[in-house]
Amino acid sequence: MKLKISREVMAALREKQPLVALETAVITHGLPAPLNLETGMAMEAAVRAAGAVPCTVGVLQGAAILGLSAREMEELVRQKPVKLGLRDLPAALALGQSGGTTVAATAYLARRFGIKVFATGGIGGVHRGATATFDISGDLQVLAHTPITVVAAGAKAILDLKLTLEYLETMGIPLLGYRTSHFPAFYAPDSPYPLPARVETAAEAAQAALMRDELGLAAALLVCNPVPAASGIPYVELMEAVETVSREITGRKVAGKEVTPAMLKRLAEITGGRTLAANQALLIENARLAAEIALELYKQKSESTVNAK
Ligand code: PSU
Ligand code: MN
Repeated sequence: MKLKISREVMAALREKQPLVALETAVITHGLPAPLNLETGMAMEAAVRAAGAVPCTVGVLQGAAILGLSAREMEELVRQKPVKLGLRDLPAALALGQSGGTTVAATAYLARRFGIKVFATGGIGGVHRGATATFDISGDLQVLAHTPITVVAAGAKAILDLKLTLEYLETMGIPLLGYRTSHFPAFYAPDSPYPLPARVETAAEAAQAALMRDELGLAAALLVCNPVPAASGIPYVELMEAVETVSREITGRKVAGKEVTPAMLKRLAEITGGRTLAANQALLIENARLAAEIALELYKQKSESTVNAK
């Protein structure tokens, strides 16, 4: 397997410095150019400003890369990249493909190489109409089996949020609201669906991650961070737009992994770009909070080692 870990990420791993993994499916398939690269760079900058090391993950010509450079990110979008879920990785690495890694693939690779915190926009989940289509994101399976901390603005609003929450409960995935008691609806800061727990600080979120580890649980800890109020779209208005787009998609016979990118694109058109502004704002905010949590994990871990002596 061709694996490239950047010098900076390697040094941070060796010295156990706080690291934050970042995905690239949002860059290759979630956001249009030039907003995509701009946002990828802004997320890295937010992680650095908070004092952690960013590790953007992707696949370039069959090599899994942890810590893509700015040049490599540009190359990735130029190469007609594919969208790589976890199950797509073996073929992509064998055949020399290039692609953006989803939450599933990124969380898996990050954890595999020792990174404990990961920031994304919104996780994949149970799609509307899943009772007929069986369309449930591979993200949920990976979250159930990957002990990492994921910061997201909930699940993407195009999904069936209620079914997604049920699935998360069934799979035993701990959820925390960061300064919210309701599951955020990605572009909307709020939803009618209550969360099982709420924290006010990054330190509390880090504590919960450490408790998960001490309990020996295998699931990810999902920290739900609402889109900043100034950039959010009110829930009711957002749901109307989502209804419209869902009806269109059903008519267009889009299926499989094309569904998410197609819906996100149409939503941006319908809302006159407001979903794009919200998406960018929440991605940067999630990167910042993830870095804060990574720093707290680092701090609290060293404290508990001191206490043990
Ligand atoms: N969040 C975004 N834009 C995206 C995605 C998430 O703001 O494009 C991507 C993520 O990479 C997520 C994937 O893992 O969509 C889920 O796709 P699917 O439903 O096909 O599993
Ligand atoms: Mn799907």
